[in-house]
Amino acid sequence: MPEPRLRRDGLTRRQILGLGGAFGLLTTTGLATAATLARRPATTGAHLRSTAQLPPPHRVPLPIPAVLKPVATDGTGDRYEIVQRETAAEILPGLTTRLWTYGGTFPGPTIEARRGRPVTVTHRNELPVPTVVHLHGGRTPAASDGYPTDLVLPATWPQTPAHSMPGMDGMSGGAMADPRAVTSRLTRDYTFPNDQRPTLLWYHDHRMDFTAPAIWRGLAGLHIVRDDAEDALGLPAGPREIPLMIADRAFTADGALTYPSLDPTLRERPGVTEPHLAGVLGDVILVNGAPWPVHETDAARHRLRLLNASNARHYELEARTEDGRRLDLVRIGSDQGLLTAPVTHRSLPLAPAERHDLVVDFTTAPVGSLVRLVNRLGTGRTRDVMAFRITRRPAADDSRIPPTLSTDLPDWHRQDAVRTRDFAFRAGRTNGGHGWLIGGRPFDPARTDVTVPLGDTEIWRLIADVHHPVHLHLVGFRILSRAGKPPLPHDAGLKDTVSLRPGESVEIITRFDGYRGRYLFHCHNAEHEDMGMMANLEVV
Ligand SMILES: [Cu+2]
Repeated sequence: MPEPRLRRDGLTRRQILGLGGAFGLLTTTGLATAATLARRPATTGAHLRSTAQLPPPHRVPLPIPAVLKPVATDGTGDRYEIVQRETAAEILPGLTTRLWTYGGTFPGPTIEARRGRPVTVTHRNELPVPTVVHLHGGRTPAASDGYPTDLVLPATWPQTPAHSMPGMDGMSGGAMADPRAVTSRLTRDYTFPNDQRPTLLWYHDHRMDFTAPAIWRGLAGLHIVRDDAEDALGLPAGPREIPLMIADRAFTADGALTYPSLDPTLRERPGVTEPHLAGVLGDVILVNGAPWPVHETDAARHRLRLLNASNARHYELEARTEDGRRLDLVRIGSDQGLLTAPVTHRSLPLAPAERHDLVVDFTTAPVGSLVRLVNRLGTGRTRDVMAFRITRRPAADDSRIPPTLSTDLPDWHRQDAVRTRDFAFRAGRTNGGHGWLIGGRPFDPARTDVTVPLGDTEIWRLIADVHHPVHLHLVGFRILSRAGKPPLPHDAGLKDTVSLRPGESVEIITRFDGYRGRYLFHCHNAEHEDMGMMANLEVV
């Protein structure tokens, strides 16, 4: 694949060199040579170095985020309240870290939802800046989907006219207009119908221009949809079903989070310092908010529900016993729920915002030993993710992995598609400087990029310069091809985020059903997203 196509990126060599710094390095050496493409750098972004004293691996216990209790429940659904507020937490032993949180914890509280049973969450913004809540992977009416300009303003924030919002002139140049923005003061109700296949979703901040630093500071939580059919499968459950939110961070010597914001108040000027334009990578791996944690459990099958909530870091995960064996990763579900049948992997890539639903059998691990979850793409301390300490043989393990997991996976065929669209995800110039573009253009809330009639099936051909995990709001999709070849084994199932690797093209197919309204598609490298790599998807 496609070295020649990469030359047709619309950038002159002078423009490429003009990007400067790491961005220039990325675009000149990272893109221009076929040799570099062939090497396929493991990740896109630049490292921050912690100056804090870091704990040794596998000492801090794995936290399990608390399940949120509804404040009201009746025949029609459940209502929840979440206060977004600043808090202090001990993430690194002996140090205090200021966080922005949902409900005072990072990760935020987990919402347990049932398929088809609506949930309304009243979010109250007690943070110093506007916020926006998006439920990633949710099939959500547009009014509750967390459009980036549908701000929840803090009590003291000046009322901003929707047509000229401060902080929205970053990548596009000049004040950006969005006459359709619906802002609210202090609180907003988000309604999630949960009318979708059971799966692990996550909610996070999606504020215009400031998503990356807001997630980095802690605005992320889990939302799990279940149904009776999945419950009846006999998969590992209870304490043997474990959600794992993986995210990298970096810390100063006094425990504060490091992040290279141009404006650390996150009030006015968006963006990061130049070395980090391609993405911010931390040198501490957190799982459920704890550094390289350890989880004590028994020698039985476990269901591990993995989410990569990192801004830019990619992982390739494997489970290793102390005697050097790799345990099978039996993948049972993708971003958007169960596969048709389980697929066994030795290792699995996980791009930002992707999820894997796995069953891993610890039966052969000796009591007292560790099973380490390792990132093959990491170097030094970022190779470690977490570990399970096997403390006992179970009295019984009646869990199972049925050969058929689901029968409702959408099976769209090429001939179902009424049109095909092409989108290039690439670095380039914007009015305001350098940015990340879709189809040569930076995000503009006032411009409709794609209009799709409700119910139409389309094929989208996506092509990348460097790593871009591409996410569509509202719909799940199937991957038809990768680099002109059949999809990879881990592309199986219904996806909502697809990891484009450097120089790679991917074809996806989906049916745009559910709701009409204004949605988004974007790169889920959070720094790319803040620097223009989003576009509007209007379902009519
Ligand atoms: Cu990207």
